[in-house]
This record gives sequence, C-alpha cells and structure tokens, in this order.
Amino acid sequence: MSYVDEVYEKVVAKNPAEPEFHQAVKEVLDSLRPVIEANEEKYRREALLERLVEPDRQFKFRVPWVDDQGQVQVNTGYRVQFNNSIGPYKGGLRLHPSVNLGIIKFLGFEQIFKNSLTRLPIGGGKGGSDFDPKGKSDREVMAFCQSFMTELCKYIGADTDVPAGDIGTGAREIGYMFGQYKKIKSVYEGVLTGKGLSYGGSLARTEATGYGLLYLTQEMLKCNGHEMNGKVVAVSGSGNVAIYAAQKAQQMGAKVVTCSDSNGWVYDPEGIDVAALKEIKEVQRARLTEYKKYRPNSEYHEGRGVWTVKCDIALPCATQNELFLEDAKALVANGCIAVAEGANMPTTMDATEYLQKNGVLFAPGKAANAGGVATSALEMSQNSERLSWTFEEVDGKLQQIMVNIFHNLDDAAKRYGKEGDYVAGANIAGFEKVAEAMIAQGVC
Ligand code: NDP
Ligand code: 2IT
Repeated sequence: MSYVDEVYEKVVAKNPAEPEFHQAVKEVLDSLRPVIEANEEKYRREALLERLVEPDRQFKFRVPWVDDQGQVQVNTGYRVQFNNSIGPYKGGLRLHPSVNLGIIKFLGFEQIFKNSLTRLPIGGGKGGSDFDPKGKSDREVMAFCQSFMTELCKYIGADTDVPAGDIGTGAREIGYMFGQYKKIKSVYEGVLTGKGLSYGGSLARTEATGYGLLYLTQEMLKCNGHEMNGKVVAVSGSGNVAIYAAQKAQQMGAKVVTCSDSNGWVYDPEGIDVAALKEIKEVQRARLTEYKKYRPNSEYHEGRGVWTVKCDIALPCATQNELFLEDAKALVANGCIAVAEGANMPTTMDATEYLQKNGVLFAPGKAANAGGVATSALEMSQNSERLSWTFEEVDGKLQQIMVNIFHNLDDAAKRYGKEGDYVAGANIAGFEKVAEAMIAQGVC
C-alpha cells in the first residue's frame, strides 16, 4: 500500500467518529500523492505525514456560566494546537452548537496549509465551543466568554497561540475574551486578533476575509480570460465573510443576487442591499426574514436553495459541506464559470470533483479565504511594533497577499502537471513550506 493510503487508513482508525477531519485529511493527502511519491522513502523514514496529521496537543475543558435566570449552564471548550513549525499557532474560535473535537481538528488541520500559503509566520490551530450565542443576552455572552477564557488563557499567548474569530465569534466576543485574558494575566499583548480598533485591532480585519476572497477570485478570473465586472454572483451565508464578499463583489461591478442563513435564503434580483444586510445581521442580530422589509421586491425561501439560482460565480460563505453534488450539477447546468470558497470546506469532495471535471474554475477555501488570517497576522505585526497602519496600507498588503497566493498555487499545480487544479496547487504549495520547516527542525 502506498505511504499516503497507509497514513489515511491510520487516521480513520485512530480518530473514529471524526468524519470532517477524515475528509480534510483525505483531500490534502490525495493532492500530495505526486509530491510524496517523488520522495516516498525519505518522507516515510521521517514519518512526516504521521507527524502532520497528529496535533501537537489538544485541550478540552468545561465552561460553566450562569444564564439570566440564574441557572448554571455547562458547555465544552476546545483548543487544538496543530502545528507550529512556521510560527505561533493561529486560528479562530468557533461558537456553534455543532462544534465537537472532529470539527475543530478539521479546521485546525486546514489552517496549517492556509497559514503557510499566506507566507507569513503563523502555524495552525483552532478552537471553540458548543455554546450557541444566538438568542443570548450580552451579559450571557460575556459570562460564557469570561469562563471560556479563564481556562483558555493557560494555553495561549502572543508568541504561543493567537486565537481569533470564526462562526459565532465576532468583535463582541473577542472583546470580552481579551478583557478576561488581561485581567487574569496582567499582560497587555496581542493574544487575540479581530480586536476592536480602540484596543489594538487592525483596520480592514473585519472586511479582510470577504475582500480577500474577491481579490483572489478576480485574479483567478483574470488569468483565465474573465473579469468580475458584470458577473452575476450567488453568495451563501450572511455573516462576516458573506457580507464583505458581497460588498467587494459589488465594488468590482458584479451583481450579488443571493444570501442565506441556517433557516432560509434570499433572492434579490436587483442585487443584495449590503447596508440592509449589515443592519439586520451586525446591528439587530436578526434573521433574514427581516430582509423583505428593506427590499419588498426580494424573495425569501425557507430551507436551502441558493445554488439553484442562475449565476456566473458561486461563493459559498456559510459553513462546511453546504454545496453538494446536486448543487454542483445545478451550477454547471446554469453556466457557472467559477466557485471560490469563502467558508472552510463548504464543497463536498464529489461536488468539487464534478465542478473541476466540468471546467468550472475552483478556488479552495484554504487559499481563497486566507485573507482573514493573513490580516490577523498583519494585526500581530502592528501589535508587536505598537503602531497601527492605515486602512489603505492594510488593504494594499491584503491584495498583494491574495494575488501572490493565487500565483503560488497556480505554479505549484503546473510543476506537478496539474495545470488549473487549484485544489492540488493549494495543498502542495501549503505543504512544501511546512514540510521543509519540520524537517529542518528535526524530530519534534
Ligand atoms: P458568522 O458567524 O459571521 O456567519 C456564519 C454564517 O453562516 C451565518 O449566516 C450562519 O447562519 C451561516 N451558518 C453557520 N452555520 C451554519 C449551518 N450549520 N448551516 C447553515 N448555515 C450556517 O461566521 P463567518 O462569516 O466568520 O464564517 C463563515 C465561514 O467562513 C466559516 O466556514 C468560517 O470557518 C469561514 N472563515 C471565516 C473567517 C473569518 O475571518 N471570520 C476566515 C476564514 C474562513 P445562522 O446565523 O443562521 O447561523
Ligand atoms: O478560518 C479562518 O482562517 C479564520 N477563522 C480566521 C483565523 C484568524 O486567526 O484570523
């Protein structure tokens, strides 16, 4: 059996009931076949793949807090420190009832390669909790965040592990967590990114993932003879990534006609009103059913259905495994030319294969959504030098990083005879730097 297949089998056997982690590992290992096969004996002796798929360490802890009725609630917290061969662990904190160890491990594993692709000095990690911020008062969210950080603060630090936002964790949650870290440790340091601007946050971090997604998509289109201007775009999700992806797509001259949340989706044939979306989601923290009040000509549908709308470009920006084979078939039948993942692993493996086989340009999340973590790394730089850069400076660096990432994957794919396969390109380019650093640092 090949080394790659052997390692994958071991991962499944050693980590049962973690299907998302298996999926993320399989996609990466399948892409790495040509790289590993070219040097199989060396990698096998180094046990490089075994070391890569085993987190450095993982923490699982109790998070007790008191709700507004005086009832004690208990959630489970996680932090997986996956790989710090190229820099301190870096990755978001997901707060969603579906969170479990397998989901955090899949996200942490993806983060290793994503962070490597940014070419900035950040390793891979991820954390979170099964806490659901939806419907909670600000005081309840604060109580949870303080309890979560009371334990998490033992394992993180500006040069050790720097968490940030993800699903359910935005500026409010980061603020409460930062306050608690500072109170316990008495250290004012850049231990979290995505902070508010008044206490060490970076301009453009809020916009960065969505904007970065569009900068990379535009470069991919340009290199394949297309442009964003005039395109019809379907976006899923209506959170941080979706909102700023829609905004930048519109600034580039495209028309975004959909968005969604976990209850339903909106079709707005005249183009999504981003200001209304921001008001509903960022200010009111309400559901998408409210959107029709702002745009009477739009349609709201219960359930899923974004990918059935005719579009040129699809940007899944909600969560993992939200674009299935049947969706891929609908997109291809409707003439879609490009799919770029704003979320982490939103496209199932069979859907990805179908899109690629049918000539759809496909940018995987670990490249396409890397603008968020890249700008987090820029926030870390600003915190270290105790200075803040202008919006234009940060945004300019972000654009350059996203363009470089695209060319980095494009080149890696070509080097291994896989021209246009940006999934393989991203995995190979991300792996090369990490593998080199791991080997240089010896067996550890
Ligand atoms: P938010 O919490 O701001 O928004 C998430 C959006 O996705 C909401 O519209 C939410 O709907 C929807 N959603 C979440 N879970 C589900 C689900 N199980 N089924 C259907 N819809 C769901 O998160 P972000 O925008 O920050 O994150 C979106 C994706 O982007 C995630 O995959 C995240 O890992 C990834 N990402 C985020 C980055 C960042 O900087 N924030 C960076 C890189 C990637 P509802 O409100 O109903 O739950
Ligand atoms: O998935 C991701 O890259 C994020 N949630 C952002 C991580 C970060 O450290 O900014």
